[in-house]
Amino acid sequence: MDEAGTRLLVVSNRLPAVLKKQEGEWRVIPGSGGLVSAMAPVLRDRGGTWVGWTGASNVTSDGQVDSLLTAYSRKAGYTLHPVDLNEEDIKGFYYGFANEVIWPLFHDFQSRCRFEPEYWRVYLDVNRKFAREVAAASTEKDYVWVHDYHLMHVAWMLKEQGLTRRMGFFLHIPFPPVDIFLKLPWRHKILQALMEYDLVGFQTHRDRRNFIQCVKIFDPQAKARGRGPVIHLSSGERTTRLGAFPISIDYSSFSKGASKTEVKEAAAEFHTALKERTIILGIDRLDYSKGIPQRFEAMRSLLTMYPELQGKVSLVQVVVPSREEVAEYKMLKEEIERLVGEINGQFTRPGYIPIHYQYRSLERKELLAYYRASSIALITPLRDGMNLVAKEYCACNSSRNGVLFLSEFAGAAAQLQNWAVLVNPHDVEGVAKSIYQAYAMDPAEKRKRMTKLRESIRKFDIFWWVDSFLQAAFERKLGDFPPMESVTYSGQAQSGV
Ligand code: GDG
Repeated sequence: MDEAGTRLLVVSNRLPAVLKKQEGEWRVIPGSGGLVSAMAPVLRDRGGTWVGWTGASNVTSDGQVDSLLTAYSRKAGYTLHPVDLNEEDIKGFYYGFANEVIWPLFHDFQSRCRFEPEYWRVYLDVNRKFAREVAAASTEKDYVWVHDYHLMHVAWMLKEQGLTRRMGFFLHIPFPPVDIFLKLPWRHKILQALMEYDLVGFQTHRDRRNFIQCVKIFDPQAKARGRGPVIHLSSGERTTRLGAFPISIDYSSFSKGASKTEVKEAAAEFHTALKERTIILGIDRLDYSKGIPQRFEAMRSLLTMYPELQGKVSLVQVVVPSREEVAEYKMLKEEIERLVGEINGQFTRPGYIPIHYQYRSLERKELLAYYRASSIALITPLRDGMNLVAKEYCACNSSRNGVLFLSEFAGAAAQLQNWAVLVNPHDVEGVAKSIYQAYAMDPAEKRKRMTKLRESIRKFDIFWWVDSFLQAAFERKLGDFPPMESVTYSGQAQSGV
């Protein structure tokens, strides 16, 4: 195919900027989270279209909303194409199927799943809606890149509508092992839907292996061919390419950002406020997959097993509000706050607080300052697709005196295991012991490890990731997508993106 005029369409549940009504007026709020952090710099640089939900219900016929989105598109350097969802859609598809079925199941929390048949029906309807918007926003020449577990059926629905598009899919969360996946009532349909994409990308080889094993349960004749990052899987009539592409960050923007004077000053102030203690940092969205209570228990073990560290180390834990409308998340917040109270009650002394807990979102400058000022990043999810915070911490640690703690169950561990301190987050005393060792780690050893971590993250950054995916998709590189002519880029990065 002649590739001139090919545009990139990114499709995800939420647009990178969402709508909120404040004092009767709609406002566009830049989003945060892993997917936005990863894709926004790419579309910002190359132009294209982002198709997704606005975060509010029944809004697209509102003229004020249209002009807000157009203005945002012009500033961002790419077009926002909204998908309108109603209250019922949001309940069944987003809170229901995505958050109460797929998210817990794919993170190995089967007991938290609610396999409601109604959720499944609404999920299919909403994927059909997305497919219609993709059809409206694209031509056969474009490349459509669908993201994440909310939208596994978009290629299937386009086919149902009699349309063909070149389509790839990337799963940002883990793909579970067979015995867990098989619990899903709609397991075979999900596998068939994923096989409709030309390319399916996973975070790690392990996720891809799990997927292949699941397909083979339903089709023992299915054949995987090839080796390396991209292989072919044939099942029945379909052959799909499967890739393992560990997602990454815009390394240079983090590392340059962290060296700015204002960030250095903010980091110094932060240190002074905490009386020059060793800072252990945790930054997570509110989610049970992130292992926050277990981390607090590890902190309690640390201060109990090594009382000489009382008064010398503090954990700064930022919890970013997320999915607060879901009962499970509300309960988790209560559990976190109860534990903070309990541990602080036990170890606080005049001038010393062991856990500095903050339930809020940080400004980018603050986020970078926190990364810079911390001696240890304690990244201990119980299960995580990748974990970008781990990579951002290293990119910001230009003084190379920090230590990255990483859960064995984070996708990032596959890439960074040789130089991070790997831990089992369930083993709270083991984590405490490792922190104690890291506290006394030789600075030369810290420097050596951090240098290696930074080299790996710099080399395999977000632009490498996009290139790898597009190269695998149809032998195109990121540079082959020219910026769209119809929009002018203001050159401003948006906070929280
Ligand atoms: C999903 C997968 C996968 C966090 N707090 C603030 C803030 N953040 C930004 C971080 C980082 C992002 O949010 C979080 O990304 P993670 O990867 O850690 O986690 P998820 O949101 O669960 O992301 C995950 C990812 O998708 C990408 O594929 O790695 O496994 O679960 O970029 O910087 N940003 C700002 N203030 C905050 O307070 N500005």
